[in-house]
Amino acid sequence: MRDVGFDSVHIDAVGNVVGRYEGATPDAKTLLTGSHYDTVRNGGKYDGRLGIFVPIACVRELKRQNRRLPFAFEVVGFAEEEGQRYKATFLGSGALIGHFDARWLDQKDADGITMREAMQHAGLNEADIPKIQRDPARYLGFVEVHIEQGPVLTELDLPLGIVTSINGSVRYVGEVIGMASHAGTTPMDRRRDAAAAVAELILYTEQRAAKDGDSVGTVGMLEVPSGSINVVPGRCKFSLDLRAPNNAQRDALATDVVNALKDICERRGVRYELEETMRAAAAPSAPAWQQRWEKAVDALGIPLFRMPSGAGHDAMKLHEVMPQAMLFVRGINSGISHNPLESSTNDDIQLSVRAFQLLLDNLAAEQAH
Ligand code: HGY
Ligand code: MN
Ligand code: MN
Repeated sequence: MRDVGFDSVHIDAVGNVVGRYEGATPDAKTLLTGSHYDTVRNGGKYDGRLGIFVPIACVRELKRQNRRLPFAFEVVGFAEEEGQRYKATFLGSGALIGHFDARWLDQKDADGITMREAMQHAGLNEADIPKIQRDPARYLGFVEVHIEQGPVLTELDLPLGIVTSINGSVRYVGEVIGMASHAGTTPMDRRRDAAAAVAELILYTEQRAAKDGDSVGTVGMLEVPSGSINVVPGRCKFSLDLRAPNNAQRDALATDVVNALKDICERRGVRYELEETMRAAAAPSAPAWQQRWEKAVDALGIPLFRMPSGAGHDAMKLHEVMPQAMLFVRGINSGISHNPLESSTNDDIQLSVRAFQLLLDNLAAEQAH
């Protein structure tokens, strides 16, 4: 950010990297953009980071032209959107809207290191976290460029897509507790098999989500702690990730899945623990900002394709305090993501930079009137 000409760059108290390219006047409002720099285990290189580098490229060009916009331009590399090390998702973007939950600091990672210790180790001062909150009145809105993370744009042979809404989601971590017993001597009708119970829940979740047509349900983490090949599993840990285009559909799916867990456990004589770790409301794009992306993409001669986002994004946190809209960039390898095969092309990424530049130019022209 410093190399390309941002006026100020700093790392804030939760690890966000913030670059500002000031506007033509000191009292100018700010356009906020950015995405997350973290990713998932064994993930790809474009999820999040593309949405940081594209606006950085725009600032580099503004600086080269020695040009100021009638608004300030703030690019944030958000920390910890994925919630991999700790259960805190959208941690960095949440802090910008005053949603940092201090209880997260006591969460422990897989090695027993608390978030507080990890932040101290990184030289971050938790006392400064409240200062991160932005005053929405000082901002025009939030825009985010992100890889599509799916096959739609590839199948349509389109380089860019206009996001209409971000699906709502809810996440849980849970454990079924049964009774470990000898795999050879325990008759099949006398078992309290925790893993078999979770297996039933997985299959129920799969068919229940599929029934909606546009909901998704995933058990991404599954573990028999200290399991043995010849022991009936007494415990089985699992995660749940449930999403839908609107909050009511999301909640109906979640209610059915939790009720199924109850029924399965009662029938099998096992019990469960379940903790909700994240709930994000569906985030429809602000029409004015969606249209700004549409105007830019249309000016590039690219057909407009409007689509929802099945993936969650930092934009859904900023959505809670300011208008937002996203631009999707086609991924190659059928848009696979959260996988090292995740990738895009220079041509498509260049088009997203051009679209962003046109959005900035059009916004500047709007502001001039
Ligand atoms: O899970 C998601 O949708 C995003 O990768 N955080
Ligand atoms: Mn991701
Ligand atoms: Mn992402």
